[in-house]
Amino acid sequence: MEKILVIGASGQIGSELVMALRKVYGDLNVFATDIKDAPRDIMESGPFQILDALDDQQLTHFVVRHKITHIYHLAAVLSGNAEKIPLKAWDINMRSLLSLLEISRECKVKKVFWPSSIAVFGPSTPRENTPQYTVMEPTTVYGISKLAGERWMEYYNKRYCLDVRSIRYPGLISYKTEAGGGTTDYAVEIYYEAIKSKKYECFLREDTYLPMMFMEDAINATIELMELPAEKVRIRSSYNVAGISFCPNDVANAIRKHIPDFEITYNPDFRQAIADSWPMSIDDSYARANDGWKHMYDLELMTDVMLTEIRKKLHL
Ligand code: AKB
Repeated sequence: MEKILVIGASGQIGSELVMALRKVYGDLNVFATDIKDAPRDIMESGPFQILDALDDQQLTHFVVRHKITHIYHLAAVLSGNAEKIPLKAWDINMRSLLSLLEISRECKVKKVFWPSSIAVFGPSTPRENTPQYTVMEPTTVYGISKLAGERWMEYYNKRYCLDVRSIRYPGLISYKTEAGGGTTDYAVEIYYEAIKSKKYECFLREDTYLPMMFMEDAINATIELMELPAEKVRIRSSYNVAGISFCPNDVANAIRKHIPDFEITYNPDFRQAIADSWPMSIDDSYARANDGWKHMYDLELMTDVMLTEIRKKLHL
């Protein structure tokens, strides 16, 4: 019987992944944890506990007590926020990963998932159709921490045979829980503002193309990767996974098909430099070759779902 621990269950990915995992493995077998309360459906449908990913002792105790077999570690300081507190962000992102790897090895956890990001690439990387294996010189503290994390993941796999799996997520778009502190967050905020005020001031330039993905696709990609037989997981650092690629102007046009008088203005801030150092689109042929992984949502379908669901959520 698999017993699954999700660290960071209250965040943008965690709040959706926990519910998807509970459908697959059973409500009582998926333990949601975070340093803050999670959305109601998570707290009411199965076990939830406040847990700090930096507290080694509490984490070890939890893993042993609940006989945890799989861990998803999603807690991280994202790119925009990390630039404001570089050393603290490094400490949180790296220390939590290293203690997770060490505890997983010691407690013989069967599988570990940790998300990487397109932030592992930098300005010297080819920006279009960025390959799996290429130049990687990230210039953000978040990107440096993700690249170092990928190296540690592969190290624990090679050295200790720990079954680690990872995806380089693009910008993730979802309506359930808002993202916090990322560079791609505009693509979530824009939908909320379109509904609330029909206006949005974007912190990136109108032509800033970035790789993006609707959350449901990201959750499917994650669960599919975790279910693959170990011998099929050839990449133990992290897989490129692609969905769609668009710029703020494209999203504004997609929104205007539903809200014709939607207005967007542009006032780029420090996050523009981060976006300019990242890929515009991703080549994910290694992931697609693995298990036939394929994204489902394009910009139009995603816009339709985002606007409908946010209206319901805000009662508008
Ligand atoms: C961010 O913008 O920091 C994240 C990411 C691309 O990893 N969404």
